[in-house]
Amino acid sequence: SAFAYAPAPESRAVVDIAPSYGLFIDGEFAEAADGKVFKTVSPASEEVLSEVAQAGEADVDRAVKAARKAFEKWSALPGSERAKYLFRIARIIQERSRELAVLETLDNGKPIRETRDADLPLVAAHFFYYAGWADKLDHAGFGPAPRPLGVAGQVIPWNFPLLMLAWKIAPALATGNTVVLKPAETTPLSALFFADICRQAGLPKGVVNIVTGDGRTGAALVAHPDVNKVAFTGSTAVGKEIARTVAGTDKKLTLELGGKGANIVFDDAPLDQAVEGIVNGIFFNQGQVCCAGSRLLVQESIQDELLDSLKRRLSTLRLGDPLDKNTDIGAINSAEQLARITALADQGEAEGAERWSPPCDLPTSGYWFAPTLFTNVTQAHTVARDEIFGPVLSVLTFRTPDEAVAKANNTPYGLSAGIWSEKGSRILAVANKLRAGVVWSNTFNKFDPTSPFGGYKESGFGREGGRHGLEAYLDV
Ligand code: TXE
Repeated sequence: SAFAYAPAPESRAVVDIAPSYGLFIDGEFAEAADGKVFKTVSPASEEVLSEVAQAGEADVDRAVKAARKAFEKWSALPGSERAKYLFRIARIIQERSRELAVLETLDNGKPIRETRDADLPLVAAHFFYYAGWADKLDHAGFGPAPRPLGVAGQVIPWNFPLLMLAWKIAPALATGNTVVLKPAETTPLSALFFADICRQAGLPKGVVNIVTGDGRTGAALVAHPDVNKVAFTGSTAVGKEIARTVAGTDKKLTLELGGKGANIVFDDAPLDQAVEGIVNGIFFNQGQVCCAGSRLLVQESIQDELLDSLKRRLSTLRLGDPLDKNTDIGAINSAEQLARITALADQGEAEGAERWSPPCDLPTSGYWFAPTLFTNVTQAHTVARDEIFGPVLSVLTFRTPDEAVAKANNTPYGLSAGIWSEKGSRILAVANKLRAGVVWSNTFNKFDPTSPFGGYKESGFGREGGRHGLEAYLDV
């Protein structure tokens, strides 16, 4: 059974969550002007974790004004001075990483093993990495000294709350911009803890401001006339809406949107390794990953063998308490997301695809979805086309490399892909034909702050990470 193991939960006691939180504006926590609040719950238990201020237009305006005022001094600092703050923030994140990992797991529902071993180390790594760029940018040796854009309005989603914050805030600060960031309404807590870290690091007031709230808060931030740069990660629908708002203004824009990544397995692939990569590709973070490998393209001749061993592997996954260090599959982030996943999976079944899940007892409270496999899938099926953003894998087959490329590219998205083969020449030939911002070979979902990340087509534009990530916050 899915629960046949001795749970060893990570202690909740390492994190002290206050019953309520204000907005973080100009270095201080404050209530919303109209006093509005919303609740954030733990998706694994539906327990209310805290009450958080819902920022309205007046609050967003105050935050942008604070960021504008701080910009003058912050952008004039030598890069080496800005670097000191970023290094300090990175070190505090490392020191507080256990607390932050537990907090993130409580608010998001993802397994502690992931927050502890993936999210938090990457968060610190991004601050270290961009701290290292801050002083390099001052030097004219690379050509004319680039200039920061001003106030960055950043809107992030709930699937990697602290990591998306790091992707956005670290390059913005390194380049001399100031920030107003809006976390997602279901996962506001780690951004508020980050605000506390900014205070602990002595970051000048107003350089980072956090406005919590829902889509209305995000829309107010994006539309604010004194925001110079908008950076958004989230759904393609909202991304398009933001693009319309920004069109006709002088704001710069980067969008990181949805995906429908193909994981392509050739007949000469190292199969055990491929099975691990397929599992990691779609069940990491319950599949709530923009670059998830949600379509498995398997070469026809090895389909049976691969699916047998994949099913065996899926039967060993442990679903349950996200704070348990043995847990592989945690909770879905919200009731809304669970409803979306459920509807799309049901549609897959109704359209005639074959549905399979390992035996698995779902907890009675919280939002859960069993790992799910769809076989007999064609390109016409909804489960092969729409981003499900859940632990649902659709299996398609191919015969030739060209057919694999054609099927992989047959999507409005273009964010990620994976190729499994022992042949380097085949990997390179296929990778070059894929319209995807990142292509992994013989691995999946590997991240590093030095590598640019972003999409083609409806997956958005602009790159985050690496040197390219700096360009989104600079004018030359
Ligand atoms: O996203 P939204 P949702 C995809 C995924 C998922 C679907 C819906 O397929 O099932 O989107 O998720 C803020 N102006 N991704 O509804 O609404 C919102 O408050 C400005 C892919 O959660 O896009 C939150 O902070 N901001 C994805 C953020 O946008 C607005 C990550 C994302 O929420 C806004 C998340 C508006 N009009 C979902 N409306 C990825 N690329 O990783 C909402 N927001």
